Amino acid sequence: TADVPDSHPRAASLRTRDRLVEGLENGLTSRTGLIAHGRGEAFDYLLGERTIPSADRAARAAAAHLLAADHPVISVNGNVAALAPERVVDLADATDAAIEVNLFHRSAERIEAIADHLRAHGATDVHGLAGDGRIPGLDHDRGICDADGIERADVVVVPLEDGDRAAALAELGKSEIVIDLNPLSRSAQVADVPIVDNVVRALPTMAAHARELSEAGADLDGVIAEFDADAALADAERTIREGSLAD
Ligand code: PTJ
Repeated sequence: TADVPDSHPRAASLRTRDRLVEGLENGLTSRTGLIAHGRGEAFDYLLGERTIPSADRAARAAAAHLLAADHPVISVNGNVAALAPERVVDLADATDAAIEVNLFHRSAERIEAIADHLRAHGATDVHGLAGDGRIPGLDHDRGICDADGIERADVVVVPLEDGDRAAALAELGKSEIVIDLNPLSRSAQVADVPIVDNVVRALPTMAAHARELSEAGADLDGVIAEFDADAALADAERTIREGSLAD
């Protein structure tokens, strides 16, 4: 990967790309994951490569959902594992959530590689290999999950998702937190809490809110109730349309 100087105006974006390419080389990320990232980058550029205020409010509501849950689970795919392993582990610590590897292009080798990578970044308990649970209504591998993980979860964080699993999880009555830079994507549209932000920013924002809400002994149900998903999506779309270009 390229040696990007700090002075480069797009240094952060280029280093993020390097992480994904490394993820591909290390067997974490799928080849189509690179394409998915390119789509995300385009939306991030249009959002100004920053956490917009409505995304920050969404991250706070998401943190409240996770803290109020009995069995919260953070789902991890090949892109998230490459981009933000330490941030997934920190959010799991802050909210007492489980971590489960769930892949669109499922293979035992890749699940193992991602689980090892998460453990190397401090995860103690990684679900996903058992594959003894099912999400009804999905006829591809993404319907395979762990019985003591996503199957029994009441709140699931699904970053960078394709829309049909998001819809199937919603159908099961689970509360869904979707992190997706595209406010028009089907997964963002069906989420209880859509966070229109880059996963590398959204995860630490959620963790910071979770710690703050816990320390303050906040009224979690109140925080959850006051969040308006449609307004958050409309705000993100307006920001993109009105323009706030990055460098
Ligand atoms: O690792 P696997 O096998 O589970 O495969 C994962 C991918 C990402 C390939 C799979 O889930 C996929 O095909 O996703 P899609 O349908 O391309 O959707 C990806 C969505 O995530 C798009 O709406 C992108 O805008 C968005 N996105 C991409 N990168 C980021 C992002 N959202 C937040 N942060 C990002 N860094």
